[in-house]
Parts: sequence; C-alpha cells; structure tokens
Amino acid sequence: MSAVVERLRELAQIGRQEYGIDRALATPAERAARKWFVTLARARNYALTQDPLGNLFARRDGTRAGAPPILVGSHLDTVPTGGPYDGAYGVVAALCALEMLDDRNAQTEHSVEAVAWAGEEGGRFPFGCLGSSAFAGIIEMQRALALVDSEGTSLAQALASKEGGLLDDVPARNGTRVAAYLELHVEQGPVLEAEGVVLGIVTAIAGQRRYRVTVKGESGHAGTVPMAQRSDALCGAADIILAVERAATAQEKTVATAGRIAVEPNAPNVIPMRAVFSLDIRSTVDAAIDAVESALRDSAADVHARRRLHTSIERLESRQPVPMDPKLRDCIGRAIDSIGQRAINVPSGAGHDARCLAQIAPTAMIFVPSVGGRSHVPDEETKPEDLEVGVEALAASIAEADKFVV
Ligand code: HGY
Ligand code: MN
Ligand code: MN
Repeated sequence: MSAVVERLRELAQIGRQEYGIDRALATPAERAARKWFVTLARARNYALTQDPLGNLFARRDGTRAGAPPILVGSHLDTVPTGGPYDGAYGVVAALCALEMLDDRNAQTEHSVEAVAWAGEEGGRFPFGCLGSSAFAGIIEMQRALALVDSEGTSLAQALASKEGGLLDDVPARNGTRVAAYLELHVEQGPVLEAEGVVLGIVTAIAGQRRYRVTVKGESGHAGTVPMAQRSDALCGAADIILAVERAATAQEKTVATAGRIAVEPNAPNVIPMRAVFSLDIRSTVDAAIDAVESALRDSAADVHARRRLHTSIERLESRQPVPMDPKLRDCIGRAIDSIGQRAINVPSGAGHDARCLAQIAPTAMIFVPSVGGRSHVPDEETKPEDLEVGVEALAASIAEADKFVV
C-alpha cells in the first residue's frame, strides 16, 4: 500500500466519530492531527515552524540561500461530519511529494514547505480559511484571535489551552515570503469523474459570501394565538431561505445554502420569537451573488411587512472569485505531461486556502476525482490509484515551478 493511502487511513482515525470525522480548529482532535504531521515531518528532518494561529510548516531546504520558499499544502481541520480526504489529502500529499524529491535526490533551488493551514473550514470560528487569511494579511492576526465560537471561547484562548493549543516543541515561524503556492485537493464535485479524467488544473475558485441572518418576532402560546396574529420568526426565516433558494436557482452556476439554524425559545408549544441562520452564497460570477443578496434583502423587507418581523443581515465574509495563476497552471500542465498523464481545466465551487495565497504569490491547484462528486460527508471517497497519481503530479509540479518562479 502506498504511503499516501496508508497515511490517510491513519489520519482518518484522528477525530473519527460515529458519523464521520470531526477535527475543528484548536480542539484535541485537530491538535492531535497537527502532532501527527510533526512526527512524520521530523522523521525526514524537515525543519518545523508554526505561526500564532497554528499554521504548521515543514521545510525541505533548497540550494539557493535566501530564496523565498515554495509552499505546498492544504488543511487538517474538517467539517463536523467530514470525510478522510478534504484538506487532509493535500497535506499528506505535500509531505509525500517532499519525500519523493528526497528519494529521487532531486534538488530544488527554492526551499519547499509542506503546510497545514489552520481552520480552513470556518466551522468553529466564523471565518473560513482563517489561518491562510491571516498569513496572507486578509484578516488582522488580532482580529482572528479575538473570534469566538458558539460557547464564547476565543481563538486566542483555544490556542492557549493545553488540549487544543499550539504545539509545545515547534518554534515560531518568521515571515510570510512565498515564491509560489501549490495545493492538491479532491475536487468535491462531479466533473473529473464524469469526464473520466484523473487530473484537473483549477481555473478559478468561486466567489463566496457568508452571512448571519437574525429574524425577530414575538413568542406566544402555540395553542391560543390565532394564525393571523402571529409574528412567527421561524416561518419568516423559512420564507427568506426559500426566496434565496429560488434566486440562486435562477442564476447560472450559483449556489446558496442555509446550513445552520438556531431557534428561540426552541420549545414545541411556544411560537418562535427568534431564528438565527447561516447563509453561504457562491458563484464564479460576482454579479450573480449580488442578485441573490438583493433577493435576500427583498425577502427580509417582505416578511417585515407581511409578518411584522425584524430581520438583521450580517455579512461575515465576502470573497471575490479568484483566478489561478496562468503561468503556474502552464507549469502544472507541463509537469502532468512529463509524467504521461492527461488533465482538463476545471473551476472550483469549493473554497480553498489557495484563494488567500493567491493574494500574495503565484498560486495554482490540482484536483483529483471525488467518487460521486461527494464531499463534506463521511462516505467521501477517492480511488487509491487517483490519490497516487495526484502525488506524482504534485511532485513533478514542484520541480517544474522551481525552475519558473523567482
Ligand atoms: O466550504 C468550502 O468550500 C470549504 O470546504 N471550506
Ligand atoms: Mn478543503
Ligand atoms: Mn471543506
């Protein structure tokens, strides 16, 4: 069994729950995954560093002193019911690619660092790609550390804790210079499988906006308040969610999801007085997101008039679509040719740390197929042979990028 397959099986045991894998940022399971990464990297004497958010780097030295490093990686955290490949594959494959360069005595001018970015999923602390956003200067480090989870614990407190915090024996990282960034990831969509192709070169990462929507009404006795006199916050939230669904469906290549909802007082015989829900709207076309957002606002006004409800819409994140670097994509294309493989261009509907690194360095991504296009589910699957081809493509792309980047 290849190293990448074996290691992913091992990593999948860390944070395994009854229904999938749960490794939220700065929890014992996610910290254990970071420790696991350190053990593997230390076995090859890669120099380890971490930054204040828990981003973790394992460096294989290059030959040109002072050259900025090429970073290669992804994330170890998962959604609460995650599968074994989203993020984990890109981190494990980065280490395997460095080892492949070692075993082939392949020197690179640039140092190459395998990276595990902290908090990509944005599930526990409300900001996606948190570690890579801070690294790329998209969010101030202090603002990131001040984010709080649903229990009111700040990221700073979580990272200072023994059970989920920074690793004791890993020195601090200095600086954020990057020559280029490469990320290998499972596609999490159906295109490669449908086309019967093993490798995809990502063209762009979809734009994304995340909101917290609060609908306030009036509670009352479920048995005595006539329907016409109700200001039912949950019914209002349902109207808004369905209006957003209709608006997204009407747009090309646009999706919208209300993935999380909390109702107060959340009692079966009390009319809901408050409903708070998340909204995630994405598209490769920014104007399409605008259209869905205006449908959201129109629907909020409508439920105010019709149901006497008050709605507040908080925009938590707003990301433009991010094109991948054309020259680095060409590098990947040449590398894939050199290993006798074929690739197609494919957009990414999912968000990735690469969209942050693209703000500070030439950045590109490689996909391998997801069985049934499924991800963010426990039965997420990619064939072992495809995982292995991805590592070969990544190692060849590192060598090719090393010749091209400054
Ligand atoms: O939500 C996403 O697209 C990513 O998996 N965090
Ligand atoms: Mn991911
Ligand atoms: Mn994900």
